[in-house]
Amino acid sequence: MLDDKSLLMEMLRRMVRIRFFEERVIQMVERGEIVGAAHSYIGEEAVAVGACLALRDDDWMTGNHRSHGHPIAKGGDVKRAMAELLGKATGFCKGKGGSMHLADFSIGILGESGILGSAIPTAVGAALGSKLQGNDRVAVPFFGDGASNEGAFHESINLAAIWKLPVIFLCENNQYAVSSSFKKMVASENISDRAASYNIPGVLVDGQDVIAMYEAVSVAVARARAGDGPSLIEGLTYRYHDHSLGLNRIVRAPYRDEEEVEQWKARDPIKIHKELLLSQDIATQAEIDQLEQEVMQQIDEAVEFARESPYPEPSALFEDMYANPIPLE
Ligand SMILES: Cc1ncc(C[n+]2csc(CCOP(=O)(O)OP(=O)(O)O)c2C)c(N)n1
Ligand SMILES: [Mg+2]
Repeated sequence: MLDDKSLLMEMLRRMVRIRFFEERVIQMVERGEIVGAAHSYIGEEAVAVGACLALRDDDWMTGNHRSHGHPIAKGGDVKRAMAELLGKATGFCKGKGGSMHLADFSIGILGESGILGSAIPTAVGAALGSKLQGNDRVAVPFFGDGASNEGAFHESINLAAIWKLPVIFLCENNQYAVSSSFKKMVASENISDRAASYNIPGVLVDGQDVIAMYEAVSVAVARARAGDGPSLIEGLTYRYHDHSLGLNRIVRAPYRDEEEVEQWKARDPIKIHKELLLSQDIATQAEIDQLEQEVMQQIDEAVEFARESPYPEPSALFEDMYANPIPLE
């Protein structure tokens, strides 16, 4: 693993791309340029990047409300992602989806949903499609600790287990669902322990370590491609910001203490990976600086592209609503 410099640098590049994208989103939400709810992925970058780099472009993924990071990790175009957040016609979903609906079927991004747990069965359906078509594409639904209490999760994982479907259930345990600690909401000690009920592997991973995530997901992908069925992976991670950007202006009740936040920030996934690259002489500081500059320029260009793009035409309102539209009399 440590001799694959291009993969290790790509891990850094995609994590930094998510971080810079999200930092810009925060500024744009504060200025009122992005309207509606937006959920920051800052602090959790290693989970999506480690997982998505273990996939092929033609593998499937689905996301949730906190899903700017997943499509970027899967290789999605940041210009089209930013345009979607601004509601522009050049966005992933032609500006009609916004922050919680970024989809690009050409690289397996089946989309996201703000309804907790609802994109998990979508991924299971895609995996059933792979099995019926006899190809080896796998599907990865990303979801949170809170969503792991939804019926949709348990029904999906049971079905995938009995039918041995190629799914990697990827739980991002960022410790909280809005303001509820998972320790008070989940009966087992770890969410990955739940895999035992479905007789599939359950793996607990340090979600701040991009290499650990990559390796755990790679094992599960190999198992799924071989026809041996699904796995449940739990990445332990943390969101640095409040549940939704700007939420603390509305909900002021404290639910976590500063000390805990600082402890997690000390284990920042980008910092951990940079330290590894430097200490193992894989990259120089100058190479890292250059990579960050290039990514920053990409994000600047994405913002410019999004700002200059047109809004969708009113006449496009009913386009792309149905797969087979029935003409109205
Ligand atoms: C079915 C449903 N119930 C409740 C909500 C409101 N809601 C939105 S996000 C959220 C918490 C999600 O927590 P988690 O799954 O841990 O994801 P995280 O936000 O921590 O990434 C809740 C309760 C919803 N969107 N859908
Ligand atoms: Mg959570």
